Amino acid sequence: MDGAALARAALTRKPHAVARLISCMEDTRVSRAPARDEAIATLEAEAAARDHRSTVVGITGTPGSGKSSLVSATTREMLRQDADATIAVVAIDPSSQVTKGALLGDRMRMRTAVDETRLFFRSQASVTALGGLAPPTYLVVRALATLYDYVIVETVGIGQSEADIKHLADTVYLVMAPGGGDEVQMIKAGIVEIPDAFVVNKADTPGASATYHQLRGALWLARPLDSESVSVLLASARRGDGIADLAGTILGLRAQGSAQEGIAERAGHFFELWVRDEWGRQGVRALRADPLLASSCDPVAGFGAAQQAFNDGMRSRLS
Ligand SMILES: Nc1nc2c(ncn2[C@@H]2O[C@H](COP(=O)(O)OP(=O)(O)OP(=O)(O)O)[C@@H](O)[C@H]2O)c(=O)[nH]1
Ligand SMILES: [Mg+2]
Repeated sequence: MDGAALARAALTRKPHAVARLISCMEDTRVSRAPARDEAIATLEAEAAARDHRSTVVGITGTPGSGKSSLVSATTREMLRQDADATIAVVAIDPSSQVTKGALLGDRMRMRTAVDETRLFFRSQASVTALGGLAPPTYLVVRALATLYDYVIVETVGIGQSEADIKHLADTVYLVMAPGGGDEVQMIKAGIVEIPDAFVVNKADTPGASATYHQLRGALWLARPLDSESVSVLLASARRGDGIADLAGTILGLRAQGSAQEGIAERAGHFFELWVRDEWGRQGVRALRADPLLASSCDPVAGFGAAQQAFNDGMRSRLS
């Protein structure tokens, strides 16, 4: 199927049609680049025509802190609070855990007796060992943002993925669980710098309030300018504490959002990631220092076309 047909089918938000669209975005073959671009262009034109707005929320945090459980409980609550909301969830699993992600998808679908066009779940294997985000994830999220009101991306918050999620999401939440370390460790690990807001999950277990205060302390030290305004929510995905709050807050984000704002910055970031993967440091240097090459690549207008233009430009410079 060509890109425009894939896009038109996906507009129904029927799960199998959306899944086909996503597979097209995940297909990294150069020969599929025109289809990917065509699908995105069709979807974005259509979204603009009906003045569709969406917001992308990143959920990151240490392994096992309860990200998936929180996402599952919170999306159900969002659908309950707002009878019109539509949500897509993308869970990036470190490669070894794909089956777990798939299980979560089943769990969410089972527990959510809502219209299947209102909730879409996809788990994506991470291509990097540390759960980092790759260009296909960017394209998947860009496509889903034209179809759903909320796109929620779950990633493991270790290493690079945490910095990348900032380039993918409008708002980033970091999920912690009690026993996640003291203030000094939190600051050393750099976990307090990037997120817009925090959730201390497993509030039903001992130590949650100590973790809350350590996090507040770490924020005060590491982010003196904005620590007061950063929200830290105590929650329990298991018991349901804090879930209504979190759902309400996320529902409210869309009103502030203009997802288009950061589109050039995002496309540029993930295009550079792709260049680094494909051409190494030499490629990144060329992209930054060669205005003619850079101006031949416009990843906002067409990510695939930009990839092809970059490949052509590098080859002709090397020959
Ligand atoms: N006591 C308690 N346990 C929880 C809570 N939320 C999640 N858990 C448990 O914590 C474990 C990990 O939960 P997940 O939701 O898979 O955590 P995750 O952060 O998505 O894990 P990864 O994706 O593997 O990094 C599971 O055994 C959950 O049942 C909570 O609020 N309280
Ligand atoms: Mg998970």
